[in-house]
Amino acid sequence: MVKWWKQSTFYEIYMPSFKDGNGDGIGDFAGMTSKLDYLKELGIDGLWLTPFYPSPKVDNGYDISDYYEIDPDYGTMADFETFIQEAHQRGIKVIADLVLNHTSSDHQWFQESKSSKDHPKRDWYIWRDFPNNWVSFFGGPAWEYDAKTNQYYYHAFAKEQVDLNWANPEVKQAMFDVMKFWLEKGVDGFRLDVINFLKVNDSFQDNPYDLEKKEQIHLFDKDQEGVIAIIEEIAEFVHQYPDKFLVGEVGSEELDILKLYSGLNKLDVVFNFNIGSMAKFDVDKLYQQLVGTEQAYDSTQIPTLFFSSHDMSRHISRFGGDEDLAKLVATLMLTAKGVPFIYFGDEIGMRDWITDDLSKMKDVQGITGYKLALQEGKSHEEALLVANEKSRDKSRTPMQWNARANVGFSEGKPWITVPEDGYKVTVEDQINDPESMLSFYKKLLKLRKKHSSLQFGDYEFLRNEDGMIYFVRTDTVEKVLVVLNFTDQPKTLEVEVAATMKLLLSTKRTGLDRESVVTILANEAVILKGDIGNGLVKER
Ligand code: TEU
Ligand code: CA
Repeated sequence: MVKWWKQSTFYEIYMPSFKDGNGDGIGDFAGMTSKLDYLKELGIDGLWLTPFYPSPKVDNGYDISDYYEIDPDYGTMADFETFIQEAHQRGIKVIADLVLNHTSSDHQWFQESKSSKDHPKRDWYIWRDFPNNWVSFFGGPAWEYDAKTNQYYYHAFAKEQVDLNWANPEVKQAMFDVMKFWLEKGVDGFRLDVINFLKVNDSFQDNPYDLEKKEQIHLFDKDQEGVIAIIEEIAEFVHQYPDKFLVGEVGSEELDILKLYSGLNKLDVVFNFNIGSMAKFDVDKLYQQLVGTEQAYDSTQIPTLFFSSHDMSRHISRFGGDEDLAKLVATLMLTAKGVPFIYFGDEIGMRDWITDDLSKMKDVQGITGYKLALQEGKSHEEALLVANEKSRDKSRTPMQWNARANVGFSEGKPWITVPEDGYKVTVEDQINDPESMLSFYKKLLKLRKKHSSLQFGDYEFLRNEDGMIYFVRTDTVEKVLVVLNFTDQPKTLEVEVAATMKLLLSTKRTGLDRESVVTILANEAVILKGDIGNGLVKER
């Protein structure tokens, strides 16, 4: 039996921003339940929910203060259960985001740990007499002084997100209990937050500094020895439950490091941020990553494909705002080899929101960036630029359902601003328009579902030529050719099977001339089906 997740397309929901069910301006389980039919019709198979546990929300839930409850902003345990049940009834799986690396500083465990040096939970977190030079990923030192016990504690992110000490077996056990609880509640797996951070180097040596990039190299605070062993234990534990899925967030620029985390007895898949958070669209870089992954991965490993998330600018905005390019990117994401993760709202082409009003900024990373910039002597204007650069609010605005009040997201005042131009890009507007972004995503998702080669097929080849990426995916049943012309010029491809070739999808045309040389239109994404017996595209 093929594992369900190998055939699945996931959809990430940023909890507070999808749909508000009770009018308090915050997305919740009741709201999401009311939109399950929309998601079913869209054609996705699995949902990734960002953290929904009680939290002071310094980092919108990535600072968990109780691992066994539902945050009241999102509803009750009963609302959660209804949601899971209704999702499952529609054949939609649900994976929960789980933060194992750190807890909120409000968590009972930390409260106990900081209460005294001899408390049995002291060692659940990382305490030192002196800090080293490690910096937090949100900026500023990674060590916070605690006057009561005259020691420093370690935090890789905000100071309210305190790193657990995974070298302590009690911590591991506590987290296994947490996983057991949610698995038994019916979640279909986990998205494991910053999972390559679970161990820091116990020498606590200073990190080196990159003079060119003017930033610290995180040599000793992530990807440390022993972390893979922990991950293997987590995988073994979770996989005792049949059919549960694990996707890891591993921020690494090196495919040689990334590849260590997934595969047999490890995580099922991990994210690749080299593709996901590409700052500008770069066809060569994209191609290098696709090929590089093919080369780095063994036969038990499967890539992931994503271009947006709650931690970055939306790809349509990041890549310049062009709809054709957004469709090319979507086509790649849903036809290339790997498990795709669509970020909510990308299916309608939602765009970034940027504010010059600091009082409207919500993201801790943006706010911290602003404060540190001021401390460095920057002006308000300069600091605001830094804040906007760092702020992840860009992609966290409410889902745009319709052009009525608050884009149909909430009856009340949304927790984060609705962008003014958001009223022009809505589900309601696009749902019956065959030319819309939404209809395009639906077509792609249907196609992926219908064609086994798009789910499981190997690359017969994968090429990058002249501003085009094109590839053939094939299994024993069929061959599918995907051609993505990222340029403003028409291109040609010589094909071998003109007579039997079928047009499955194009962003630019409805029919196909059965010629041996196919013209690929400027900015076109085209998907063709060929005969299994033929080579489809001629070698150039
Ligand atoms: O993101 C981790 C994160 O911010 C990465 O960009 C990280 O800096 C990188 O992997 C380092 O190499 C996760 C969540 O997605 C994010 O929303 C949280 O703020 C963060 O963890 C802390 O929990
Ligand atoms: Ca609500």
